[in-house]
Amino acid sequence: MNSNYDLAWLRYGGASVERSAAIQLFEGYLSNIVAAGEGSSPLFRTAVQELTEGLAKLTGKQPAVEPNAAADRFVALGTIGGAGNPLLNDSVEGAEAARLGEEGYIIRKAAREGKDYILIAGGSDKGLLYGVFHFLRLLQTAGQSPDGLNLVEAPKYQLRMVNQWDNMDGSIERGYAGQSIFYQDSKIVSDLTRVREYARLLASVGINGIAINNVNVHEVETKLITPELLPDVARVADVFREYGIRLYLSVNFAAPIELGGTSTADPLEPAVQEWWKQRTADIYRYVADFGGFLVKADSENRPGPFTYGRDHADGANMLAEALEPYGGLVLWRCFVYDCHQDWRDRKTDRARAAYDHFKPLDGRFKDNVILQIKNGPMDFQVREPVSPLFGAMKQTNQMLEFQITQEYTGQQRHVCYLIPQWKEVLEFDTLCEGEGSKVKDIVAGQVHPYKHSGITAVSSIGDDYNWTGHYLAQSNLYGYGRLLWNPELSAEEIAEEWTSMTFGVNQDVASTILDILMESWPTYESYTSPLGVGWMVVPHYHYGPDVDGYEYSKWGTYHFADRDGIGVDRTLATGTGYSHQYVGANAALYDSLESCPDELLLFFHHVPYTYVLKSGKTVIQHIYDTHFAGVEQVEKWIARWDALESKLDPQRFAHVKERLLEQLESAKHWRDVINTYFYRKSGIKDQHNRVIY
Ligand code: GCW
Repeated sequence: MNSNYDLAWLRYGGASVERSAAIQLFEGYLSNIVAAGEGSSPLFRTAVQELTEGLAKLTGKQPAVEPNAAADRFVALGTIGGAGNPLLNDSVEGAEAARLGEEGYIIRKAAREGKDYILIAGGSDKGLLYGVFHFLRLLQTAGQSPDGLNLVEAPKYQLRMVNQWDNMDGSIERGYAGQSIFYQDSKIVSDLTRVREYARLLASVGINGIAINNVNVHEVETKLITPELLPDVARVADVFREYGIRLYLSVNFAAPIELGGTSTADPLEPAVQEWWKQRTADIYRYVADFGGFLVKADSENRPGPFTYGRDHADGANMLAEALEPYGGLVLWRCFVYDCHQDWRDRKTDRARAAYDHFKPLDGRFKDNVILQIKNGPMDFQVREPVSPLFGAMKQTNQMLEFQITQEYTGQQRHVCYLIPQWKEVLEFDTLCEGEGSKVKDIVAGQVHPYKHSGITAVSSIGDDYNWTGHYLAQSNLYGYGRLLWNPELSAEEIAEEWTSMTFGVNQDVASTILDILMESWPTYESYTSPLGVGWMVVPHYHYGPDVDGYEYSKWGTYHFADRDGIGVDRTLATGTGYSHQYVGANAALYDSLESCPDELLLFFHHVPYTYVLKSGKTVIQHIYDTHFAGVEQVEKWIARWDALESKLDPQRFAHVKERLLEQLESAKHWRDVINTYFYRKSGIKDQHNRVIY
């Protein structure tokens, strides 16, 4: 495992960052930290340490940390409800404190007995840690002055998680940034320095949970829940705990059989239930605040309750019962579909599967089960409609699953800033309880009163020096956390924060990176799969074009292109009826060819190449135009990046340049393969007579 790493957005003015205006405005306060009263919990110590180290780097001076206010100006840290901290109690009202919850915080300018200070007060030590990271961010971003400073923050979502798809042999399923930082040679690594550094990155953007192993749980990983491996799991949990992050494990549904305990994994079999209760008791002996189990069952050949004629509620509830006495949760994935489909079967529709499997089970799950639903009904394509399962179950906890790792969006070799995509998902109005039933509120438990809810995502990190394979891909991990804290932040605001913390305050650098990030998702979409059709990628690898790669396969991912037209008919009258999994006006919107938005046209309809889009272009001309334009866009980025050479450190300049050149080559390949394929199929020429082969 590579133990050298970049500091990402926690570099605090290292390398090429210039001192920001905000640091100058706050300068008088930053030499002294008053951390009174509490001080005993590891989280409190983490908060003090983060602030001390951050300020030392930002100001170039080591701040003094004192229990009492000696200096005239300082930063005061405290926890509400802590041991009577007067600096805090005098300036925070009881009602206000109650609203913060455990994870919220206040940052405000306060005065007392002739002293003038910046107060960072957490609803708990965890809230304090988040407040410290916010304050450090503030010093590097806004031109905020201390006067009038008064921030009151609490996160929108209860569960703010990441899922590692790491295997114990050190590989990472769909990982594009090197090997695992957690595992090597079938063991948890002994030196957890890099894991700790990852915990810092996650906590700095508010992440509070992590599942540390792949949802495809193979032989060795099945043993993570046994006393053989639990001492190591406990070491990892200790590291994350100091940053307020709870540890979860992915489990193998067939573990009772594979670990030699029982002859069946039938969830209704008392011996199986007892087996899980014993294992769960073991886990909590080692990790007292263990979060729970993440489960991929009856999905892509993984074992599950179907084998025994049971359903998902039976399976999830059995695990939930084992976890219940300890307050643990079951995160049960809804990525369940027929992955052995006959491509000749035109009735089965993978997009329908999650809804068809789970909706009828509403009300059957225990209340410590949460259904984990991918944002798209198929998978994590560059463009899909939002899964109609969101909000469709009133009595079943739901959480959303995004994919930060760029499996289908350029594999961290192409720039693809995903925050705009995620915001579209969150802003989607499902209409499940009438207008204003947005996904962002459903998975916050604010539409149906879910006991547990939140958002999770497949992580993008590995042991590459820069964590994410592409420097610019760090923005997705950063932005993911920020969005979960506050989904009202705009994609631009998040990009600006990240850029200034990561690359400093130079205006040219900031505006170039902002433009590239904001243009990147539409650009990737433009030269890959058109109009929501999806796939068309090299099977298994999912990088680069192969239009028919999945067309005659068992995976349920088809485009049905012939000489006349393309697209999947998911309408009620003539297609699979998927459009009617949506509610009311949404069903009508997608079902009708006239109203279906262009970008999803081929997801819902099969149309001739000559069909005229709302944009006024034919489908075929749209395909040609977007594929040429996508390549030109990447060329423009390269020119703009080149202009930054003198303003960036050589290492990061060269790295991004190299990736952009690779993206350009790949985009050209996509352009030529897709355009040629559809020209040959349709026989229709490009109106502008550009080169098509
Ligand atoms: O998108 C698919 C991936 C699989 C992954 C699966 C899932 C972990 O290609 O690699 O398996 O999704 O989400 O379970």
